[in-house]
Amino acid sequence: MFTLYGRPGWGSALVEAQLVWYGHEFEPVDFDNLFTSAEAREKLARVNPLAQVPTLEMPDGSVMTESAAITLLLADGAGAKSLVPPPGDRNRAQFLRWLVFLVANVYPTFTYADDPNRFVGDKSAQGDYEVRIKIYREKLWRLVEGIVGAPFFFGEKMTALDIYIAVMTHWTPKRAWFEANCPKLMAIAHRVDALPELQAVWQRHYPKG
Ligand SMILES: N[C@@H](CCC(=O)N[C@@H](CS)C(=O)NCC(=O)O)C(=O)O
Repeated sequence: MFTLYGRPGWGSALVEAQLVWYGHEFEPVDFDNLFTSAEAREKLARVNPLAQVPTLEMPDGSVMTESAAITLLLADGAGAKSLVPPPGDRNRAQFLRWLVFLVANVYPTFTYADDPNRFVGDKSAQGDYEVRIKIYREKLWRLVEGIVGAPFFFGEKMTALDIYIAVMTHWTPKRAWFEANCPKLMAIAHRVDALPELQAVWQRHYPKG
């Protein structure tokens, strides 16, 4: 049995969707807002010193963090249902490239902008810092928009990248911006939203759609 430490709407949705997709049993443990609740941060830090979600406790009691590492690990031995193109697959290299792109380039813009106070002490500079990170994030998304296929990132075969797109388009700059500026990404997101296997996950994380 897995235990998934998370928060509805946050990055734990990436892992929850994959656990459900693979049919793994898991217990979700939801936390209050980690930016406003010192208690939640302190509690999660006991499992993951960085106090970030997703944090996944494996059936053997070990702890996994980093959504990309979890994505690769869960795919091991998943066979035809795998959300990761296996070695030898023609999409393998680009899958790895763009998975790491999302977690190493896009995801950190949230780490740095969600609470500018952590990185910029001068209050008068925080607004500009936040705005510049958001502009940079939009540039990153436009890059991804330029290379994705249809109906999924790699055409007909869905991968974990499509789950990342469905989840991350809920985050700032949010879906109205994506609809206007990244229609190909939104087409993928809508396709993943509609997957019957993942309806319960999306209901739990995005009850308002
Ligand atoms: N590199 C991590 C990033 C995880 C992450 O930044 N999660 C956010 C929520 S979506 C978080 O917990 N933020 C709290 C913080 O940064 O203190 C991953 O890919 O799993």
